[in-house]
Amino acid sequence: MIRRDRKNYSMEITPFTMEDEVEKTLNQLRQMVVERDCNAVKTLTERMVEEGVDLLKILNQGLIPGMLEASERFRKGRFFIPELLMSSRALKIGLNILRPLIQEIRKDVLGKVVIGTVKFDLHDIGKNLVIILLEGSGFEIIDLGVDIPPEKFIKAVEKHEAQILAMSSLLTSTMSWMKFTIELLHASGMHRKVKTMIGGAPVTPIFAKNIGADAYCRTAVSAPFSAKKLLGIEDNGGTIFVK
Ligand code: B12
Repeated sequence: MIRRDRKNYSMEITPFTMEDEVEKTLNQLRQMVVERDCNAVKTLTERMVEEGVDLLKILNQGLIPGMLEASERFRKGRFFIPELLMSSRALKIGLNILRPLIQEIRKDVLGKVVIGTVKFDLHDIGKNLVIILLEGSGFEIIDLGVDIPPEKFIKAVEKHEAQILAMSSLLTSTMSWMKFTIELLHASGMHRKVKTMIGGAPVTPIFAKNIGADAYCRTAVSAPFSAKKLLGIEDNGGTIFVK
């Protein structure tokens, strides 16, 4: 449990004694992402890892809900762009601690997803949320970043033998690059091996249908369900049976 002194931001740390305290700390972590307190996110995440708290619990009940809450505040006009960006920076700090540890224990990958924001588009907050949720659900992610031309998407799918190609677009002027990428996928014959999934604020289900995408998600939260459905994986609420 970490008590935060608001004046000098010093923290007093005592060991977890009960499950109750884990829950309290998870809530605190969620809150620190919303409050954009990078130091507290780092300390709380490291602390919970040291105490042996389930890594996916830290991710799914601490970091992700914090970022979703920040996005929701932004959508309602209670957060401005700098606040949204700072929450995403706090989130990344926690993720950087968890990611290598989760990869180490999670050998049973559900599938590979190549993801990126399309050409001429630099927006990546939504895409990064999709990545976190897919990773947390057991997918291996190849993140190409932003401003990705069709050829680069196709090369990455081929190189990594990905089962899903996911694209994000936040500008009406860049949405057509999703169409061009899917066209190139067809021209190369690779559409038979890979499913496409698209999203971003200006994207609509009708647009997705018109350009021949396999799935459209309005929010990042639905991305893991759609990805599993595309690959014919039964969704059992997140449980992965080893045997
Ligand atoms: C933050 C922001 C920026 C930041 C981006 C920082 C970053 N690292 O991403 C900066 C300041 C750089 C920026 C720049 C610009 N921006 Co801007 N930006 C925004 C803003 C305010 C928020 C976008 C955001 O992050 N939302 C929060 C995330 C969580 O939501 P999201 O992206 O929609 O993602 C969710 C879903 O869509 C979905 N999702 C998203 N992608 C994917 C992909 C898949 C596969 C799936 C399954 C789901 C999925 O999951 C997410 C979570 O649920 C929006 C306004 C708004 N209210 O949305 C404008 C906005 C998108 N920007 C806009 C514009 C015009 C620009 C600029 C052209 C401004 C300028 N004149 O320079 C430049 C373009 C730069 C470029 N070439 O890309 C316009 C776009 C208008 C349009 N429809 O074309 C908007 C709508 C603002 C406006 N009202 O005019 N911007």
